[in-house]
Amino acid sequence: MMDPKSAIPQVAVVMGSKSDEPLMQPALDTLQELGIPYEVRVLSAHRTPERTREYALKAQDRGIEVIIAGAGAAAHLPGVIASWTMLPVIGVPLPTSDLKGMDSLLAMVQMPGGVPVAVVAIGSAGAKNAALLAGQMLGMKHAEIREAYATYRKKLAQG
Ligand code: RP5
Repeated sequence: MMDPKSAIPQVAVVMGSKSDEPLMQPALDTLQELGIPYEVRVLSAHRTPERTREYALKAQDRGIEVIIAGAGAAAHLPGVIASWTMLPVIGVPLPTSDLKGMDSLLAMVQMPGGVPVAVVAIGSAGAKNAALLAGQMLGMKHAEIREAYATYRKKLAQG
C-alpha cells in the first residue's frame, strides 16, 4: 500500500484551531488505516476567512474529493467551506467550549436547506466516523478504498 501521507491527497481534514488536533487525530489514523491519502489544515472561518475561502475554492481542482471539517463552539467552519465548494463536506462537532459540543453539533446539523453538511457524532468518535464515511464515499469510485473499508468492517465484526 502507498504511504497515504506522500500520495496526492484525496481527503482534506480541516480544523478550526491547532488545539482541535488531538480530537481530530482518530480521523487521521483511520484514513491512514484505509490507505487514503490526506492533508491536514488549520483554517478558521472567523480568524482566517480569506484563507478558508481560497482553500475551499481550490480544493477540488487539486484532487481533493471529500472535506472533513472539525470545529468547536459556533462551528461555522464546515458550512462556510461547503458554501465555497461542490465537494461533500463532513462536519465533526468538537466539545471545546463550555457547552461541550452541543453548540457545535446544532450549528453544523442545522444548515438551512440547499447547502448540506453531513454531520457525525461529537468528538473523537465522530472524527473516526467522518474518516470511515469519507472512505465509503471514495469507495464508490476507488476499488482499493472499497476493499480497505470492507476489510475494516470484517475486522470489526470479529470483535
Ligand atoms: C473553534 O473554537 C475551534 O474549532 C476550537 O474548537 C475553538 C477554540 O479555538 P482556540 O480559540 O482555542 O484556538 O473555532
